[in-house]
Amino acid sequence: WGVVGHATVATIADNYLTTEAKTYVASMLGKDVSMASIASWADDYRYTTAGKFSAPYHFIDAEDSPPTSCSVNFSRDCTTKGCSISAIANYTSRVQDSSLSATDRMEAMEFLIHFLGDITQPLHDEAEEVGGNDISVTWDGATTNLHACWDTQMVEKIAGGENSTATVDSFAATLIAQIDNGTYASQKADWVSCVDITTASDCALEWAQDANALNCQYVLQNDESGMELDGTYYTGAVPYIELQISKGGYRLGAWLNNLAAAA
Ligand code: DCM
Ligand code: DCM
Ligand code: DCM
Ligand code: ZN
Ligand code: ZN
Repeated sequence: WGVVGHATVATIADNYLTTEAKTYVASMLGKDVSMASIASWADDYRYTTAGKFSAPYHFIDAEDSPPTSCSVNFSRDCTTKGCSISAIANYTSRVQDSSLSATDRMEAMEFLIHFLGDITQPLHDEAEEVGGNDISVTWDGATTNLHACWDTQMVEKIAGGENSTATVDSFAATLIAQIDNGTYASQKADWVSCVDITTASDCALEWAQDANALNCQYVLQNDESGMELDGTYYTGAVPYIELQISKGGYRLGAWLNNLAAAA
């Protein structure tokens, strides 16, 4: 996801934190630092020389065959450079490691807040055309690619603007209402069926498989190459984007609550 997506995931998560978890997160990030404000730090960091190692941690390149067959297989798809699943397991462990420096544990927290968001973006769980980066499309006539539209353009259109606290807070509030008493009320329990921090790798694999399935159901269902996405494709994508961002936020909240409870 782009900045709006990540900030929305973080804002939703924050809404579901226990008092104990709020204190725990603040102890790692700094007391006046919002989760939303650091949710895209990992994207800035991966373009730096020091942070280049972390670029593969944002995705897992599932070598499946969408739209016919969708699957994620850890041993097949997580390379020796690492992937989102190994990164979530590693940073879940590091955030709990009191032998590490405060800076290292803060970075571990910032990575987790970001990667539990990215793993719900279907194209972050897909090798096809480099996760859709090599599928050229147009958005309102301008050339871009399928991956970027899922990360940014479609999310901003739903949220009603580019990144700002007001846009993100209002988008998050809409989704929180659906989680609490709306469309998602009956399914949110399924979203957190795997949130045991002692089995982080297994849970992250389940989350990746859940999002990857959408590549067969919708994201890569037709030949999107050259398609204008700001039309029928966008309209059809809206419910999936709202679902995945809501899921990421609700799950991240549960993950942090479990980390705080174990600390
Ligand atoms: N991005 C950013 N900061 C940068 C460069 C890119 O926030 N310095 C954004 C643009 C993309 C998004 O990151 O929309 C992709 O990142 P992700 O790995 O979260 O999908
Ligand atoms: N911020 C940042 N990196 C991001 C997003 C935000 O450093 N990817 C900073 C910019 C602002 C602060 O966080 O100083 C608050 O941002 P926001 O208004 O998005 O909550
Ligand atoms: N990405 C992905 N799968 C890949 C390579 C990249 O999901 N195999 C994501 C990470 C960013 C976006 O695509 O969100 C653009 O990546 P980059 O900036 O590395 O081109
Ligand atoms: Zn992306
Ligand atoms: Zn990312």
